[in-house]
Amino acid sequence: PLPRSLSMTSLSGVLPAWEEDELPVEDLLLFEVSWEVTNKVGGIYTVIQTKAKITVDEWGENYYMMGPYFEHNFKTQVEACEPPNPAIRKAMDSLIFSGCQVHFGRWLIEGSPYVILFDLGSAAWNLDRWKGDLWQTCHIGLPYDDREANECLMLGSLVAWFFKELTDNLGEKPNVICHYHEWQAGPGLIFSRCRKLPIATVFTTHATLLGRYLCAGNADFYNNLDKFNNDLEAGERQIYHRYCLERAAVHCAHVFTTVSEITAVEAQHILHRRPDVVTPNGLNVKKFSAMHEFQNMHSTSKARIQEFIRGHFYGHLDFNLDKTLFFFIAGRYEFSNKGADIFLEALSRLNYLLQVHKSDVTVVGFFIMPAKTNNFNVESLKGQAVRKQLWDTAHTVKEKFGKKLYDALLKGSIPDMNSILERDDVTLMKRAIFATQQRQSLPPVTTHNMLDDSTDPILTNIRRIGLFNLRSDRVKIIFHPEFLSSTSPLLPMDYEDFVRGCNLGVFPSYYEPWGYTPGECTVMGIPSVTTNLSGFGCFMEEHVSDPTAYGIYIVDRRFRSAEESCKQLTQYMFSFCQQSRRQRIIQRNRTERLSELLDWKYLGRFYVHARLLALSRAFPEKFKTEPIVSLKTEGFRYPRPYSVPPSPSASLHSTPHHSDDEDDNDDDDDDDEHYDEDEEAERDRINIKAPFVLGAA
Ligand code: G6P
Ligand code: 1S3
Repeated sequence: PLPRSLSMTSLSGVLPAWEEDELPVEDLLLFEVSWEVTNKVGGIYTVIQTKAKITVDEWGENYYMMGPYFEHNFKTQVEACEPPNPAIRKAMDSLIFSGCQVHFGRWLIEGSPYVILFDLGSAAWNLDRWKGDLWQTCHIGLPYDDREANECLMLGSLVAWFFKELTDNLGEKPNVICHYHEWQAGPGLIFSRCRKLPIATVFTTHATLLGRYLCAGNADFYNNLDKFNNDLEAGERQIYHRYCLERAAVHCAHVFTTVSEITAVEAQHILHRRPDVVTPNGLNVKKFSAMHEFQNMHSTSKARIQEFIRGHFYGHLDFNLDKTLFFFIAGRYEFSNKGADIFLEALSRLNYLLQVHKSDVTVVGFFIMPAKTNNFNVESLKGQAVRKQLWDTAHTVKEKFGKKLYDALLKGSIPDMNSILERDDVTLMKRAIFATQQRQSLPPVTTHNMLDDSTDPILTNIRRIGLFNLRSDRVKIIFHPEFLSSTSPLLPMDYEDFVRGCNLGVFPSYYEPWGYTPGECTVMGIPSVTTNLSGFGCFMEEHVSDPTAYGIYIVDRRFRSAEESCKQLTQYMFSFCQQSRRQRIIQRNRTERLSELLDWKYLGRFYVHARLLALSRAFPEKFKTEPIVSLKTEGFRYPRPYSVPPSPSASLHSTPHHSDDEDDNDDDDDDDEHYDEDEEAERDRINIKAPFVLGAA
């Protein structure tokens, strides 16, 4: 059957509607293979985990994810069950009867997708044979000491074996599509195609292996894309065999995709195939029923970060917490690829600017990047203990004071304020205060004992620029070299709550095929800095008329030197510090509005198209699809907010005009702003609806 065409309406009326291909899913089985199924390593986990819901909604019991089995992950994240499809049970049994363990269940995430997980240890005795197969098939040899590559080969061999059994059982119908993610899933694709299995294949690269290595090595990557000798570069970095697996998978796939236009260009040069479809990464966006719930959540989470700061800076709390802004960078610890280098440099310049302008704003810059550590350091733990003691003291005295006051009022008198506190209470309070004054050292720049303290790039650079959390510093630094957790004794918050409590995410990456961090900030209504070398930044530049007005600051790292980019970043951060609270609230409202652009409900259609394209190439007599041009979003731009004046300089602060003395802490004022902003949103919707329907572009 030929797929039907369906006219989709857009989510809010702002995004373009377009003709969308619909797959006859009842006659198909869809599989997705990734090393990160139930196994969190990095960004690919976020892709498959957040996409699960819309895929299950569309495919129901015809959708399965496949990956490696790890006992701990299975026990904590998967509910074992029987496969609903007898053909799948039969294919699994064939492997199990041959001595390989295969597990089946529902992954306990939103959508509860089915997962098929292969126990690599149970199949390891086949490794040499499978290495031989790989060599026979495509002359790629794997060194014995690359454990990860060997494990990927085992996973791929099991996946291809499973598909052989499955397609033998299925016969003509249903047709099978398999989507493989990243080079680790490559062997499964290579074997499936070389054995001519009747399945439609899609391969997505989320970053090229060589690109990541070259950028981390400080190559002038984007200006030399066409000049690298890829084989030589891969060989010198001892990743030649991995590079070969990646490149073979790319060329074997019916459809090759990547996550952004910039990585598409990179892939064309590094892997020598232009991706057929760009599949931008989305998120599972949850809209709160109360419009301003996310603003309240910001406030609550911010209060928790402030508590941590009270402890960390005990004895040095001579800055106004109400005028303190929290900036942060987070992610895989790739110092220059993720832009931690220019963030640090820009913070040091911001410190200078705030000092010379005698600003009363303080900025705390958090670095949340995991490094090797030996637990929390004593000074950080002590800070929280001292804060707790002060809190307990205040609480005890308050209770006694309150009781006496209550008793006095019951008797119809106002108590004598001079005698309401006993001498012991005063002693207790003095002792607590003295504890805070005993601090000899500065508040630490890192929360943990670092194993590589003397060579760690963040610490080395902090020493170089001298940002040591001095009293005179307007910019303070806290390096938390571990992912956040709500069970931490130091900063008991999970990542999402932490992001909500911050004011600005700063992600000035040099190498970033997509970059989930600024996207996550956006859907939580937190402004962020990104770059025109990140997939996310390019996407926003292309599809939003005035990203700055929406709290998406895009640093130019493509056409400017590192020095110029750093200056631009400093300027962005300094301007941000000059905003009033009301301006920040308005900006957060705008930022949050962009979340529909990042919703899988909108972006998932690129995956739909990639699948259909693969079917039409694998089974041309059964499936046909329109040329890819029908899916292009070119021409669509999210309109600038109604109230932003047209001049770029005026939009720098991204807010309607009003004077700074409106800046206050009065929550009533905040409510006014919420109201205005809603009206603005409504006006935007009404204004842009007509010109942005599909086809007008
Ligand atoms: C939210 C809350 C306000 C609070 C504000 C703080 O908007 O609804 O009550 O004043 O956050 O914002 P700030 O930008 O200063 O962190
Ligand atoms: C990659 O993970 P990373 O942080 O190593 O894949 C992510 C998901 O597609 C992507 O967002 C990121 O830019 C890549 O770099």
